[in-house]
Amino acid sequence: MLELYHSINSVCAQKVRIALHEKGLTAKDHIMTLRGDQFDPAYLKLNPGGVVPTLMHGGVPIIESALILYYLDDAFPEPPLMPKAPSQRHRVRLYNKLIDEYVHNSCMILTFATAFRPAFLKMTREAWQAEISKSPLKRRAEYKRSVIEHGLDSEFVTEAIALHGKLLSWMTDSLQQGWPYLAGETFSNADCAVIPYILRLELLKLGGLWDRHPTVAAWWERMRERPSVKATIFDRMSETDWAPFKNLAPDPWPKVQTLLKAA
Ligand SMILES: N[C@@H](CCC(=O)N[C@@H](CS)C(=O)NCC(=O)O)C(=O)O
Repeated sequence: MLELYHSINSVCAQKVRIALHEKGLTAKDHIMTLRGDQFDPAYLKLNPGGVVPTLMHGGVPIIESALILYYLDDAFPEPPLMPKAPSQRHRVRLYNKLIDEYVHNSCMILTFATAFRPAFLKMTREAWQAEISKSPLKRRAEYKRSVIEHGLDSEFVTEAIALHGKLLSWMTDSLQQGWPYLAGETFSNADCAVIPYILRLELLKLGGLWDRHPTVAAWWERMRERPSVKATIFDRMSETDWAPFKNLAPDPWPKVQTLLKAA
């Protein structure tokens, strides 16, 4: 039996939900709020970083979203989400590595600097500092502290935007080969991994970042119509999940454009 500890808006969980759906698998839901429940001692035993997702398979915790994607393909090979050609398999892994090393953190920086910031600013400084300091990932708490305090004026924002730009350039490079998907002729774990980050940029009203990347725009139009994406992301988002992205104030796009011009 499969169980998934996750939250609806978690980008890392979204990629795993897409892969599960593509493989026709279902997992028992354990929905987390990520407002402290990720640091419960019982959960930390499953996932010592205090992050989602955690996939339980036969009672064994499988962690790290990119590795969960590979695990699912090993444990449930049909339909495959890895291409056959070694160079395309390498490309899938490159996307996941770029995301793990840079894009995920950059996404967190942009999200907390904008959509998630107001909820923290309603709390006392001591209260939000105490909440984010509970994370075993100390560097992460530092990024959050900076963007909650300074929003898009945080010193970390310019690089976060540039790293999303790198992802978009990679995508253009893949798609200019004439492939419909990021790692070849078939939908793969590269697409599963990237979709949530493109969705997040759109939710943060930063879709203008791919104005210069028409093949990315066309890919995204196809991906958002995919049954797995509809079922596991759009159909699952409740009013509460949409709320942080509605009425973003201030609109992040003018500030991001200014930072892009200055870079
Ligand atoms: N490298 C991890 C990162 C997981 C991660 O950062 N998850 C976020 C949600 S997308 C989380 O649980 N955040 C809670 C926190 O920052 O305290 C993975 O890919 O699974």
